[in-house]
This record gives sequence, structure tokens and C-alpha cells, in this order.
Amino acid sequence: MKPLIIALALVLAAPLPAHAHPWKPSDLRDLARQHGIRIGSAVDIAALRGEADYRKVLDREFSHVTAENAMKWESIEPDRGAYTWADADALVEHARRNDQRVRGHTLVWHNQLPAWLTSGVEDGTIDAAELRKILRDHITTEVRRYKGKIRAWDVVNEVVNDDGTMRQSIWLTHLGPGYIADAFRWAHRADPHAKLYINDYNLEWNAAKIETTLSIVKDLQAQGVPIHGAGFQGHLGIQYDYPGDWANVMRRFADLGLEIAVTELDVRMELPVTPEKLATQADYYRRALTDCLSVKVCREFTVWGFTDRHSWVPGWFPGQGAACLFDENLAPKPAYQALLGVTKA
Ligand code: 9MR
Repeated sequence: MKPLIIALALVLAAPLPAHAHPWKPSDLRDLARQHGIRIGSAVDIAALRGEADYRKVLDREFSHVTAENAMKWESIEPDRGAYTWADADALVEHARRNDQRVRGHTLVWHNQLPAWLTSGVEDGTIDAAELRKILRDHITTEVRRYKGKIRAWDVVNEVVNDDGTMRQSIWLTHLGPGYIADAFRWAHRADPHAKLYINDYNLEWNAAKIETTLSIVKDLQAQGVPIHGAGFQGHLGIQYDYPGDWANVMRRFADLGLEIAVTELDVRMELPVTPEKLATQADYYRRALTDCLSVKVCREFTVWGFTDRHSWVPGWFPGQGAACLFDENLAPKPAYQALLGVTKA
């Protein structure tokens, strides 16, 4: 009797293998797998190259990646006609070796354009006809280079203002509103299998932006333009309310037949960090994942950097930071634990 009880006690005390706990994922990859989505991060290429601990956490946790800057126009064509693909290639190759899907970011934007392009448009040496050809060549060249290797492209990024009007970028000003349809058509021709997205910030809650973006999508669809997804950047801050209607907004886009992705989530705070703020932040991350999972076609949940060691936030919002899932030393924060605890609805 006694030995049996001891044996039973030993069996019960022994740690169960991870797969015996389907409800308690071991990491974000595992969590994503259980939910049938991919969880991704933006990647800082210098860190990817130079920091072994950064690489280790990225590959352990994430099954999707986005180049934080390496695929933007100023990065790949700093001088006209002279392409610098090394960083973007390195990321795509790294992703291939580590079973990570890739979001291409971004083909048409008003920021991080090469100086030769903006100054040429400004001084009139590049006229509208040439500008249109330059945009077509840019899209075709970049999409074709990574054909079959990019799951989804942010084709147009941030084309709507917060007041719901169209952003007066060089594209709208010189090419007219048709540039959006053109961009999608050119991208589709270059890689017919890539999912093509419209991507924006504040789309989580801003009614004017939501309505305009929905009407852009409907308009494109009415013209037969290939558009497949709506990307919600999700740059949140705990000093603002959580966008409580987000899941409904996602659903409105899903109802148009689009796939949904959270493309750039981070949750910043006023420094210094306190346990209370970290708890609120954890709740925002948890709610964002829960919202995504509540929409069947939300397939990707990507954070804009995973460690406070490399985040755009402190440089853009003085006095704010600590927006990521891991701290500067790559220790998981409460937000990370909160994500692991998200179960199926
Ligand atoms: O994180 C990016 C930062 O390193 C760049 O300096 C910045 C330049 O505009 O762009 C940041 O990424 C942006 C992304 O490409 C589009 N949505 C907003 C992101 C944060 O600004």
C-alpha cells in the first residue's frame, strides 16, 4: 500500500510536459498556435544582427515579423535607382529559417520617402506623369523581389487624416485619389498571392477615420480593386481609455470581406513605471488580443517591437515609454503574462 501511495504522489508531483496543459501556453508562439493565429513583432534590424539575446526572444516568441524600417522606401532606394536590399533581405531570410511569416511594410506612405524623390517633386524636376511611373516601378520592384515570401503587404499606410479627410500627401496632391487603386493593382500584379492591406492608426476608435476608411474600401471593391485586409496599428497609451468599441470596428471591416490584423500594437505610459501602470498596460494588451480573437478573420496580432530596449516611443513622446511586452533586459512584463492567459472565448 505504502509504496503505491508514494509512487502516486511522485507521479502527481512531477511536472507535466507542456503539451499536457493545452490551456497554459509555454510562450507566445504556442499561444498563437492554440488560437490559430500568428503573433508577430516589428524587428529592428541592427538589433537582429547585433544582439543574440534579442534574436533568441524574437525567435522563441514570434511567428510573424514586420521590418520596423528596413522595407521603407528611404531604406531600400536612398539614391535613385541604387537599391540597398541587404537589411530587408536579411529579415526575410531570417524569417524563412525560423518559420515566421512576413508583413511587408510599407509601399505607399508620406513618411520616410527618399530625399531625391521629395526634393524632385518639390522643385518640379519630377512631374506628375513621372511620379506615377516612379511609384509604379517602386511597388513592382519591391513586391516582385519578395514574391511568395511576404504574407501580407501594407500597400497604403495612413492615407486618412484624423478628421476623416484624405491626407494631402505628395501622392494625393500630384496623382489624385486614384493612386490608391493603382497601388493595389500594381502590387497584386507583382505578387497575386500576397494579402494586400490598408493600414492606419487611430482606426481603433476614431469615427471620422473609420467611416472614411470604410468608404475607401467599398469604393475600391466596387471598382474590382484587389484589397484583402484592414490593418489596425494600435498605438495605445494607458493615459487614454482603452478603445472599447474596437472589436465592433474590426467586425465592420470583416463584414466587407476583409481579413483583419493588429499590425503595430504598443501601449505606452507616462514614466516612471509603477506596478499599477504595468497592470493597466497588461489589461490593454489582454483586451486587444481578446478583441482580435473575437473576430474570426483576425489572423495576425503584431506588436511594434517586443522590448523596451528598442522602441520608437521614448524618442517620439518625451517622458513616455515602457510600451512593450518585455523590459530592457528582456524580462517578460505583466502584459506578457496577461497575453498568455487569454483563453478561447
Ligand atoms: O518605429 C518606426 C521608427 O523607428 C521610425 O523612426 C518612424 C519614422 O516615421 O516610423 C516608426 O514606425 C511607424 C510605422 O512605420 C507606421 N506607423 C507608425 C509607426 C510609429 O511611428
